[in-house]
Amino acid sequence: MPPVQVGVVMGSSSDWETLQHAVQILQEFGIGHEARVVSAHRMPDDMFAYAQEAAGRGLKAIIAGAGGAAHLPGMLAAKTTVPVLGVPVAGRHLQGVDSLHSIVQMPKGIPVATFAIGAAGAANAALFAVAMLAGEQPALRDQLDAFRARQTAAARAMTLPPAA
Ligand code: RP5
Repeated sequence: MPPVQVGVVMGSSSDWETLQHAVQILQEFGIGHEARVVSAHRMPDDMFAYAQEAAGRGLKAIIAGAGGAAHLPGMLAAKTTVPVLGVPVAGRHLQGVDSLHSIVQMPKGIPVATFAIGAAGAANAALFAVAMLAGEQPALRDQLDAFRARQTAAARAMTLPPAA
């Protein structure tokens, strides 16, 4: 297993259905990563420790997903300068718009890069982390270019059914 460069954390195991889409991308690119539950509200001391130790442990990015009053990404960002990529998780109510607003509306001075609600946001957060790492790892840049090329080919190959 390569050294862990990206941490994927979430407020609850119920967020895994969404955040696993980030992990799938990191696996596909062969990036060392870890995934764990670090709840802002239920385990705040652990959350602070995770953020404070992140840089020293070699993390280059933290992907943080949470639902509801989603304080996790912002509070992690408050305690580390490792870039935090926030993923809003859709809960049973409000379709994740509450989480999106909680994550995106950071006060000036503590940035959180905020992605789309749900699986697309989780996958894109991981792709963004890949792009960040690719700046110093040329082989990753090649992998990312190849990923985009496959995606383009798949889109060009799309066909439409006859109109009903
Ligand atoms: C948040 O509360 C978590 O990120 C999760 O999205 C939401 C609900 O958590 P559970 O009640 O499913 O554990 O902290």
